[in-house]
Amino acid sequence: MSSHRPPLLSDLLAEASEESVAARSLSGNRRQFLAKASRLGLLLPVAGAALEACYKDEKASTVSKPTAQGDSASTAAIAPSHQNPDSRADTALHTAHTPSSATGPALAGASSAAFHRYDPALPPLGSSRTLTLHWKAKEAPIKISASTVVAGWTFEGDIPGPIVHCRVGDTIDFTLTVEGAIPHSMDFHAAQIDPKTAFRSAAPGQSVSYTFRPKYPGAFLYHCGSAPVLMHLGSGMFGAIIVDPVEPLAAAKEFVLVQNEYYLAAAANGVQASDYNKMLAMNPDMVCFNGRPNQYIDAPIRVKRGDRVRFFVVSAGPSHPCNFHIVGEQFDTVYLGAPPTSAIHGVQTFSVAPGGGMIFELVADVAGAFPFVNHGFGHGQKGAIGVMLVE
Ligand SMILES: [Cu+2]
Repeated sequence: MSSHRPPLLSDLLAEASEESVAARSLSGNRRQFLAKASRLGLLLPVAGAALEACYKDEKASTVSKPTAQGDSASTAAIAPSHQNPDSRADTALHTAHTPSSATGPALAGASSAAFHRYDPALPPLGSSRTLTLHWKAKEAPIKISASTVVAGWTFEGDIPGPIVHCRVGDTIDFTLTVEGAIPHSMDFHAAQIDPKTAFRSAAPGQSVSYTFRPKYPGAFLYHCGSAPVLMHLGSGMFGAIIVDPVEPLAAAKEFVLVQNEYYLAAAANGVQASDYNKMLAMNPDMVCFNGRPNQYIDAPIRVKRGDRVRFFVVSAGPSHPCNFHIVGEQFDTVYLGAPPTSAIHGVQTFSVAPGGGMIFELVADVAGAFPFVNHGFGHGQKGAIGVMLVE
């Protein structure tokens, strides 16, 4: 830990994580470890409190299980049986704040939050081989439909965050500054980098920076990795980074679809916070492409007859796959991994795992309105459906 700056929460977590390995290897030393953690907690009391709470939870004799569905606005304690107190990703803080995304900034100005369609078009490549991205982590109310404003945790104030488009070997020079009320971080799945350093959390008002060069082309997820990841990802902190191969793919109309789930509490003052216990139960209220249910039914994706159409489909989850299908069409090519290799042909549906991304191509040789869906229809009915209009 640096001596000339205040400690970051992530520093404490990293130290606690190293300590925990030692503590676990010596049975009986757990109290000693927790005492040390509490001393660290004097610097940031919340961390010590969380670790103590984890310890108490371990000892709890009664376990309250989250119900499978319908328990809106649940504020019950997170069931210890669903926690993983030994992983750094899950140890940290979910007992230190309420299991809800209702932080102050996420609720502020909700009445003026405006709906906008998330543009699915892949932005063009820049001319430079270096992308300098200085993003803000913001907690903000986001209007995702005419009737729903969520207490969002976001990158750059939207759900999903911005689409990043680059090439294999480009330099991504990334900085995240936390403007929210709690720590956040950034995990690019297109990076190969020491996560303990690069993906560490930054405290409110602080920043984290790192540089990486994507090695493989494809459609990759990015997301906040701060603990609990489920809560941060499930509250809106995700997006897509599209990495082109060195030799460009055939010219096409290119679109990015990031699927996500929402797990929402009842509205309070017009805002619905995400509910961590519902996230654990994995029965979402909505499943969306690009953060808004049914938005591409209301305003379809338009292409011309004869166009090659390429969908970069990323599943942000946090827990469910996207079983991507276009009604009335077939994909001539699906890239399971890095294009142009890994292609399979003549595909009706393919499942994109949460945390994964794939590329789906077809030639729009028939005019008409073609619904694209998550063919897991329990999810399609909850909003993961849109229309591709071939004119
Ligand atoms: Cu976050």
